Amino acid sequence: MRFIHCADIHLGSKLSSTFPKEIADERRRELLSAFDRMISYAKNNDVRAILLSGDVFDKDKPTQKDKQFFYKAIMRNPEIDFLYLNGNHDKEGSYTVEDIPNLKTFNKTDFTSYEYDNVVISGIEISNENCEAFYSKLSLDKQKLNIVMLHGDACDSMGMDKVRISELKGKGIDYLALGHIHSYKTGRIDDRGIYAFSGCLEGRGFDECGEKGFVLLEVTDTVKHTFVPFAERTIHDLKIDVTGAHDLYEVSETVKEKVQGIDKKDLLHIELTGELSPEIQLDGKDIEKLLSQHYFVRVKNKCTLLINAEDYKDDTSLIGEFIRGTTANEQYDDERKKKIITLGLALLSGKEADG
Ligand SMILES: [Mn+2]
Repeated sequence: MRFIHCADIHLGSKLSSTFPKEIADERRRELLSAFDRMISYAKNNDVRAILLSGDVFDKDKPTQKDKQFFYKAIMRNPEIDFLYLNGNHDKEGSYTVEDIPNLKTFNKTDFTSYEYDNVVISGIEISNENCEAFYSKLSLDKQKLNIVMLHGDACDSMGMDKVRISELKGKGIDYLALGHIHSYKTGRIDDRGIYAFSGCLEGRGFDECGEKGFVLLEVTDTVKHTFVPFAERTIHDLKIDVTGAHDLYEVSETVKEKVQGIDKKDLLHIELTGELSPEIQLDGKDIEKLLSQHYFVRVKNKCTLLINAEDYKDDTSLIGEFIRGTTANEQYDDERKKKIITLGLALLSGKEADG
């Protein structure tokens, strides 16, 4: 029998502080379509139930549109059960009052269990009140295969949004389906069981880089888990050293070479590092434009300026004076001088351009 473990879809995420409006709007739609695609995957792959380990919605009070879409999708796919456990972002308002037979929910009072042949899936929603007491409420039949659903970070301590893994040792858990951490990650509970975060279905910002997807569980006499990359677009975070480039063209050559293998429909966050001659007057936007065949690119120029004091020895301008003065200053080490000159030149060139 097969199950899907997913979490942290965060339907309705704003995304507008990271991306321009059109991109944010499209990515928000792609969150919905990722959920929709996952249901198709489940249908085509004989998945008995989809385990949603919290934070399906980004807010406790989702928009009607998102909420209706989600619950209608569940209703229209009665052959799949949807086990929906609330997280910290969808505490109460996201549950529906409608009675949907294939929607299985949980609560904060006690563990709720659902059985599928020899598999028992149990879960409880962690709250301020139960966050230390819930561990002792978990009592499992060790003859069965046990999947447990919780929403919280795997920690050494107890508390809201926390799961102290050591408290779950020896309980008979085969697979702990966690939500809350937005990247796929696994670890051991004890000799018998493991825990896993499925991560989100789509990266939503530059802090959610890398492969995103869900976990496919194949249950026979054990629980086998496989991460399935599923995102429409991947977010990449790259640091590119452009030291040695003599001009903007050469900077762009270095960058293009590094991003060559990346799918054009992905999102890129690029930090340029290294040392560049001040004459290049590099602006991150130059590179963004030169990579405009990619869906979305943000470039931050973090290069320091490569200053050869010799070049300025006869320079009578304010810049020449500034560079000679800073280079000769024995109070600063080289690293500090570089920073002062980089900052000073940006200020001076700004003033000159404006003046
Ligand atoms: Mn969460």
